[in-house]
Amino acid sequence: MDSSEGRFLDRALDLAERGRGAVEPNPVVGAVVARDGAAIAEAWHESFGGPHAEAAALDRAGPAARGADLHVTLEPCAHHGKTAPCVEAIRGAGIRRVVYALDDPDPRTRGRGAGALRAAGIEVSRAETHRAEAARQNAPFSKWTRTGLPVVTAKWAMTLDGRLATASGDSLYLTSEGGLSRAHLERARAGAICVGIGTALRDDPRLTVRPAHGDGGSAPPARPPLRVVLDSRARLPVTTRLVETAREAPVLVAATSAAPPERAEALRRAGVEVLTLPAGTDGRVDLGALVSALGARAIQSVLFEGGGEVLGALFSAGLMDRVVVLVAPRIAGGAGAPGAAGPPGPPMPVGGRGAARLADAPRIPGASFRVSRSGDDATLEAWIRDPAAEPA
Ligand code: AOF
Ligand code: ZN
Repeated sequence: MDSSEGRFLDRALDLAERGRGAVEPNPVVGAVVARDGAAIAEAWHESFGGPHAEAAALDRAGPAARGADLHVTLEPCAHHGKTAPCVEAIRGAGIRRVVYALDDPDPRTRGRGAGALRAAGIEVSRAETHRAEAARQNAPFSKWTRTGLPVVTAKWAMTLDGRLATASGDSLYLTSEGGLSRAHLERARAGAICVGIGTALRDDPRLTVRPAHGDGGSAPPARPPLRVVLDSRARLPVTTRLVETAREAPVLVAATSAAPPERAEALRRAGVEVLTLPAGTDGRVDLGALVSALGARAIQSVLFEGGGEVLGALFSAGLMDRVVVLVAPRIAGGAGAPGAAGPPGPPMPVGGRGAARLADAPRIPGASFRVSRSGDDATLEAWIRDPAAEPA
């Protein structure tokens, strides 16, 4: 692969991202048509049921596509779905060579697109250089397609010394504007955002996606993420900001049979959906059951924002796929500060029993661990189960 092919695939990955929030449960896909190192046309999959990225890019290129190369983030489809097969559009347009990054994860269609293109005499190549990024980008689509389950991300913000707040509990606006934008980008990418009742009562969060400004800013998604509160006894007051906005963006209270019917009824009257799920041995909502229930609603990615008990339970249950940590350049200090070692003290980012030995604390390989800047803050992104590590 020459360097211009790499550039066009980078661009296609960026373009694909623009469909996030509007195409699910379909994949995000980007495409660039180019000739002699110059782009002719580009497109992305913009909406569920709408034209596929390749077909849209070829359409824009028109007759200029004859003899040109197509760069696409996902193997072109060969099936008749909501649209005609992309391989037919590619053949019809007279494309010379197709470079794609990721095999279609759908076992029913995987390999068929590349095969059909080769059979039509078109040169086809899978770009190994971009496979890992493409696999991470479409991890929600791939995991859900294969298992019916969403990708689970845990997110928290902390100081340089690992504190969630100061000793007096001051935690609001821990991060800079840049960190806040990054946090909202994660929300915009999620199909559901989940917190525990403790966090809901303490912080009274809205859990909405606020359009952010500047770098890393996120456009509000076409469909607002489902806001979920883990609340076995349905204690969420109807006067919280979550419930007050329930008719603008959906709210789901995940309860158990321990919830008094009149509490559930009050929430329902306020526009909240109350879902009764099985309880774990501790009486709390079984998180595995919640994640499965979200997958059954075609939600492909869930963002857990805390608190520590919820993240601890997620970790103990082996449900975390990915972690996003914002690190603010501050030191809070203090033996009693949340996150500090030893009791008593408010929760750590990830509570629960934790790993007994270092060997039980999964070590994340370098390729699955990324460090970047978000304004004044650092963002650490780690794949605990890296989709890029799955067999090609
Ligand atoms: C997309 N957008 O740009 C590409 C896709 O339901 P359909 O007919 O839209 O087909 C969805 C399947 O098409 C999807 O699961 C994937 O296998 C393939 N490629 N899908 O939504 C696109 N290129
Ligand atoms: Zn297609």
